[in-house]
Amino acid sequence: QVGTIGSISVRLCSNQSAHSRKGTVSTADRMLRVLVDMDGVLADFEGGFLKKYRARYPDEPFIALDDRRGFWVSLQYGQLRSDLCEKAISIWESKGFFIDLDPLPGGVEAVKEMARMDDTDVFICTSPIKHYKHCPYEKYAWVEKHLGCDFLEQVILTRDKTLIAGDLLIDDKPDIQGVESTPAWEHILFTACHNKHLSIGASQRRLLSWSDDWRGILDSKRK
Ligand code: DGP
Ligand code: MG
Repeated sequence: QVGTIGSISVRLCSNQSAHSRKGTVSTADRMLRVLVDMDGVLADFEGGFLKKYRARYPDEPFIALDDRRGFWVSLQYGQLRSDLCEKAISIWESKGFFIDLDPLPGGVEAVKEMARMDDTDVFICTSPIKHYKHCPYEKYAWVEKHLGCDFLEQVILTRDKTLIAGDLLIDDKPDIQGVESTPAWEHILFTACHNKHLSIGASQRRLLSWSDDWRGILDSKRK
């Protein structure tokens, strides 16, 4: 369906898709619920950041992706030179940053395949930045662009992922903390440039990329 708002042509999502989805109340307890992070897992935050940072600040030093350490980009840039912290932040606070992020290889296809699995519910679980002018809108727009408008139903924006109940959370942040000390999900650490050198606990599992055995990880959680 196509409609118009002023001169802008928009695709309209029918409400029916929400009701025709599989996760009904009566079967919900048999469904595997997978929470998939967006930045660093589906969308290439680090690559998009570096490209736009170098374009805006061509004469400033930068950190190659291979040299990235630690989750917080602005922290490492601030260590390089204190004023670079603010310059880094200016990049992801700009209009167009989040919508322009490229998909990471295989992520969109994997999430679509999960959504097609009979016994699996998949949600996109992502933390918006606090500078809210563009980010929340563009996160929804990214999902619509790459996964389709039916997937908008599956988006969870939260600053605290520990509050969200699920069997698995696939996320590139090494330490996911919040008000719930015992989250329902098992955190699967998705490998990213900033976390690849970290050693993880014996009980923790990694997904090295979307070419890795994500189907096996899902199967290991099925009852
Ligand atoms: P998530 O992938 O859902 O954990 O979201 C984390 C967000 O934080 C994502 O948009 C990337 C962003 N981020 C990365 N480094 C920094 C930083 O140094 N400061 C802030 N404010 N946000 C950052
Ligand atoms: Mg992330």
